[in-house]
Amino acid sequence: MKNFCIFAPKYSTNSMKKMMVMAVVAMAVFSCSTPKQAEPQKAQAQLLIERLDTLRQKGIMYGHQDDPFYGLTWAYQQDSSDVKNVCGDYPAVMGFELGGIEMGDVKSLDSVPFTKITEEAIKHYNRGGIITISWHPRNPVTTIDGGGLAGQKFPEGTAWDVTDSAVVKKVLPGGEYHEKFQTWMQRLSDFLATLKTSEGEKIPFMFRPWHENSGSWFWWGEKLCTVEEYKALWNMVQDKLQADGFDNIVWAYSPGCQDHLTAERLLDRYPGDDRVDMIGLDGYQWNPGEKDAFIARTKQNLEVLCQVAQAHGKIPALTECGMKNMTEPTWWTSTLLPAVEAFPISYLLTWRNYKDEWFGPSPAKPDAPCFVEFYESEKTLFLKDICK
Ligand code: BMA
Repeated sequence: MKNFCIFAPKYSTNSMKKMMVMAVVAMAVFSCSTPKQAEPQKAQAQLLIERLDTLRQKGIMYGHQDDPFYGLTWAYQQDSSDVKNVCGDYPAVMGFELGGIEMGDVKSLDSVPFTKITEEAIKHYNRGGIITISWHPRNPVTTIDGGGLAGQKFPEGTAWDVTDSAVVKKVLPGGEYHEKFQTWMQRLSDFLATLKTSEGEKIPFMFRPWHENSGSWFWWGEKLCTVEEYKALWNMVQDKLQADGFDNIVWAYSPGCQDHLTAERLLDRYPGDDRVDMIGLDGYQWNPGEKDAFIARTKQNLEVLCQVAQAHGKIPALTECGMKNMTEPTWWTSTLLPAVEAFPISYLLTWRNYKDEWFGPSPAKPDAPCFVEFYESEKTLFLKDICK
């Protein structure tokens, strides 16, 4: 993948001088006799990488999953957003989930119509926002063919079904489910192709497949496949999408936050510098009593993440976070901000606001005033901040 750090090559002084003379002559010849050549157009992914890198020098972008579709008290209202309804601005980053697309379903596993996802992704891009896409495909070995299961929550057949411990191996070339998985990848590819503006311009987005692979709750998790199988799964999807012409994807590798994270541990399944653009971590506070532990763990993990990302020329991010069913009215500024503010991460994203589980702000909740303070902090960037 593309490194955003550019290193100057080393030349001897003599050859340097010669090159400079040649360059001056060439510039004189070209500027007199030929019309100025336009620079070759950069791929959309590269432009987004550069934008992310510039923006992280200004602050940390705030992101929210499924933001424009539903909130705690509303669903599918034109231009609504719990975040905007609390602080007056949209999140800089919006996260969208594609689980179910592999089945040919009409709605995602979170019951969002895929046509709405296309529509809102384009809308957010057009207003200057940034998009990140996750994908929790069903378990290709245990799932029932035919689809139509959107919105149903049960482990059997879902991404969380870990009853068969060799699913990854079975979808790789030579495996008995490889052909089925090729159909699934094609459906993913067909959906991603809808992400373009009315002028036909492909919109750039971050894609974060096979995340939280350091745990073992998804069929691609640590105990469910070897390092080689995991990397082969990553490569298979990436190669397919690259062969289909997607040069608008910023590839994000994001394992989970862990106690005492080390660089070795963070990188043990890393697909490689040529295959990753961003390195992220997912990390939540699940219980109210874990405030101090959450802050300490997040800081320790981000420290390692930022060092590793810097060494590999990649962009770091806290790709998922939040406090489930927020019970702490000051959480945004007493817990989240102190945990992240010292780190040059690109963004943090809180997960969705759904009736059984919410992670973002809502006007209906007591943390709303504190979220406004979080919004007003110099450190955080929302849509208007990144469009200036
Ligand atoms: C999980 C939960 C699920 C959801 C899934 C995919 O963390 O929010 O309810 O289906 O993410 O978005």
